Amino acid sequence: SRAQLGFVISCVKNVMEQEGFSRQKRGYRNINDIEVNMSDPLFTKQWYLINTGQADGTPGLDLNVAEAWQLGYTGKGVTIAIMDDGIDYLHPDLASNYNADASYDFSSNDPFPFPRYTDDWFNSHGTRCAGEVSAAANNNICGVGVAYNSKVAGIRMLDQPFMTDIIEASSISHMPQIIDIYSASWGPTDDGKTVDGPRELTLQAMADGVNKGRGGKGSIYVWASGDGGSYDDCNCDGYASSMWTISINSAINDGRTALYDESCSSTLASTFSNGRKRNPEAGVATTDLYGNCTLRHSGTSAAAPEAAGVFALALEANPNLTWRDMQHLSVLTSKRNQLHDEVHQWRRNGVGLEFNHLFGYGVLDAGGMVKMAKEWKTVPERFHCVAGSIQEVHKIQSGNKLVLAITTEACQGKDNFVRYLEHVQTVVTVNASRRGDLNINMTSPMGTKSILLSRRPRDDDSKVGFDKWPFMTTHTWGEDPRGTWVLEVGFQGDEPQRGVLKEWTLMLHGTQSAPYIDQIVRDYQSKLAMSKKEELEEELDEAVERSLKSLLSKNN
Ligand SMILES: *[C@@H]1O[C@H](CO)[C@@H](O)[C@H](O)[C@H]1NC(C)=O
Ligand SMILES: *[C@@H]1O[C@H](CO)[C@@H](O)[C@H](O)[C@H]1NC(C)=O
Ligand SMILES: *[C@@H]1O[C@H](CO)[C@@H](O)[C@H](O)[C@H]1NC(C)=O
Ligand SMILES: *[C@@H]1O[C@H](CO)[C@@H](O)[C@H](O)[C@H]1NC(C)=O
Ligand SMILES: *[C@@H]1O[C@H](CO)[C@@H](O)[C@H](O)[C@H]1NC(C)=O
Ligand SMILES: [Ca+2]
Ligand SMILES: [Ca+2]
Ligand SMILES: [Ca+2]
Repeated sequence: SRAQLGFVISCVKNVMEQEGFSRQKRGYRNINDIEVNMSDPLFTKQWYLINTGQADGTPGLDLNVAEAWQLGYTGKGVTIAIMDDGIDYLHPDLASNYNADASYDFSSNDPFPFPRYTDDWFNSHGTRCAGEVSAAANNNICGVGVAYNSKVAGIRMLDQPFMTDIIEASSISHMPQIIDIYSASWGPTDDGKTVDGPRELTLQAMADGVNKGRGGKGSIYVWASGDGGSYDDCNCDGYASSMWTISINSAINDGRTALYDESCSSTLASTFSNGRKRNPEAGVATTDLYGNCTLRHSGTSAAAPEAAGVFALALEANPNLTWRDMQHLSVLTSKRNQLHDEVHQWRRNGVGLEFNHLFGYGVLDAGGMVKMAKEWKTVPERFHCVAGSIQEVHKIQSGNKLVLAITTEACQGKDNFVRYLEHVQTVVTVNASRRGDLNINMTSPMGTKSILLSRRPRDDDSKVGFDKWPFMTTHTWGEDPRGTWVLEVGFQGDEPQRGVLKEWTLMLHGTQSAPYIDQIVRDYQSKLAMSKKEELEEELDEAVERSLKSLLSKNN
């Protein structure tokens, strides 16, 4: 309608004296207005850093790193570990930022996480991820990392015949006083039928990481949501859905979902992967094996390291940030921007925060994040409350969904009262004649619905079901949990199914005192103000359009 309006105006100009005015596409930024000048040959192709519409993308749809860089934040003093198939640390665009002391090879137990050679360059993943975070700037080589003055460590741990609990645990607890951020682009098989998560040692290592890492401020674990597409649900991936990880999904360069994106209520925010169009330059430009560069990195694998880079910028702005502060900052400063999910609406939760089932709270905004990080006050102590537990056998049948309710005071009057929510976990034990046809929704007392489990058409398990599986939602962030929570369990699919729910336990995690009431009010008010402003602008446009149309019809 904006393009049409421009057309109408230019027609009118010929008819009568009418002052012309320009309309700019929202979010449009001219690369010449951004004072970032890098000599790196791939820099202008890194649309996820500064999107001016390269490769058929949508201008302005980017991580807004330019603003963070201009404020002076480039990742200095922050170390990010890439837990993957190794890093080509001899690469001229990585060598100067490589932290050898913090690196290790758990696949072959030596201090040198160099990728194993194969003819098809299969083990290029870690090197590509490392470049997204820490590729050096202004050196005429490849592109520029999100946090181009940060240090990157290689943790090689994916390249052995079998994964073991001890390799995972060792990796995520490697040098937790030196490594600030761990980036993981792996997890249980994305085949749409696996339900799996961290085992005992890895769980313990994660708990230790967030409690003791970084001098007690907590290791930051960044996790790719998964590449299983609409057939999978990342709440069935216990790494992505963990409260201790920040789970990151991806958008393509025009704001739509990528075909491999999985949706789930535990995703916190999004970054970018490749374009859907077959434009060879729509991929993620970064470093590649053996000193090469590539334009073709992709997947939610590409998304997680971008987030790790943004978090490095925030940590430089404020090294005091805890692992929870980082999640709060992500919730508050991520933007809907021009992200578009054809399946799930954008909605506002009970405190006005806008979220989407696939993108979480939206795309990370590095500029917004460093500015808020700088002023940030550590969030108050976290409490855990078992809001209620139903441990009776309830039958579920196709066409007759089970609806259960837990009414809770959220431990009010006790030491562990939770008044302001962070994460909510719903622990469920359920079996079904076809697990993949199960779907579970939960609605909070403030009316926010989370889809805890979507249909997974490929999952035909009829034996195991979910055994005390913790489904997690981030959608109720900031809400008051007191009141009635409603769980709906049903079947979707072609064949009639039956099942039995044996347990629903509702766990609330959050603070007693208002975490950042000033920030949240300010944020909500500015969002409101902005949406009003846009409404006003739209009204104005419509009024202009109407009067011009009527003028035109009179003159014809
Ligand atoms: C960017 O840097 C290049 C090489 O140093 C220089 O030729 C060019 O004029 C610079 N452009 C701007 C806009 O500063
Ligand atoms: C990678 O780099 C090497 C050496 O610089 C070069 O010979 C080779 O052609 C490059 N390969 C690709 C696929 O770009
Ligand atoms: C970090 O914490 C220290 C000690 O509490 C404090 O002196 C310093 O101002 C804090 N820095 C920021 C950026 O908040
Ligand atoms: C589910 O569990 C109930 C009770 O333990 C059992 O009777 C039923 O056969 C199970 N159903 C399936 C599909 O496993
Ligand atoms: C859960 O919500 C989805 C999306 O609104 C809906 O399609 C589905 O029928 C709901 N399932 C249950 C069991 O209520
Ligand atoms: Ca090695
Ligand atoms: Ca470079
Ligand atoms: Ca998955």
